[in-house]
Amino acid sequence: MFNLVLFGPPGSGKGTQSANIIDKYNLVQLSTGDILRGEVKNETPLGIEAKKFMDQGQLVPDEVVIGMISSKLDENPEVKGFIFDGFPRTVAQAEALDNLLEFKNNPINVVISLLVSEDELKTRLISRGEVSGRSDDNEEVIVNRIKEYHAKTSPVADYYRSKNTLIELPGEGSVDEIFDSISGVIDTRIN
Ligand code: B4P
Repeated sequence: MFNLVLFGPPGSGKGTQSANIIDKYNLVQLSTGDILRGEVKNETPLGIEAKKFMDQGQLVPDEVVIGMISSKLDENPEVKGFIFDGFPRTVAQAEALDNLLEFKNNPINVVISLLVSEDELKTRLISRGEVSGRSDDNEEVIVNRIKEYHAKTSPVADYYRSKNTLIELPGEGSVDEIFDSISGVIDTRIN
C-alpha cells in the first residue's frame, strides 16, 4: 500500500494535483474539503455544523474530520493506497491519522508540501471565487483561511519533518511542471 499526504496552504493546488495523481497512480483520494462540501450541499447535520466554520475561513473541529476520515478508511479496505488531500490540517489530526494507519499496518510513505507565496495564493483563490460560487473564496474569508493555516496547519509540516517524511516542492509554475516534480517523488518510492 502507498499512502501520500498532499500538504500546503489553501489554494496551493492540492485538489488540482490530486486529480492528476489519481489518474496516473490509481490511488483513492480522500479530500476533507470535498467531503465537507458534500455534507454542506446535502444539508446533513454534520454539514450544517461544518458550514458555520467554513464560511468564516476557520477549520472544522478535529473530532469531526477525524471521524470522517476514519469511516472513509473503513469503507475502502482493498485499495492500492490513499492520497490525503487537505488532511491532516492540525497536529492533532496528524497524530490521529498515524494511529489509524498504524492500526492497519500501513503508515504514511511520503508527505509532499507545495510551497506557494501568499500573494499568489490570494490571486488564485480570488479568481476561483469569481467562478466557483464557493462561500469561502472571497477576500475577507481568504485572509482568515491563511491566518488559520499559519496558526494551526503549518506546525504539521514540522511534525512530518521530524519524522523524515516531508518533501517540499515549488507549487508555482504550470500545473504540468508541478505534476512532473510530484511524479518524480512518487516514482522513487512506490512499488
Ligand atoms: P479545501 O477544499 O481543502 O480547500 P483549498 O485549501 O482551497 O484547496 P486546494 O489547495 O486544494 O487548492 P486548489 O487545487 O483547489 O478546504 C476548504 C475548507 O474546508 C477549509 O478552509 C476548512 O474550513 C475545511 N476543511 C477542509 N479540510 C479540513 C480539515 N482537515 N480540518 C479542518 N477543516 C477542514 O487550487 C486553488 C486554485 O488555484 C484553483 O482555482 C486552481 O485552478 C488554481 N491553481 C492550482 N494550481 C495552479 C497553478 N500551478 N498555477 C495557477 N493556478 C493554479
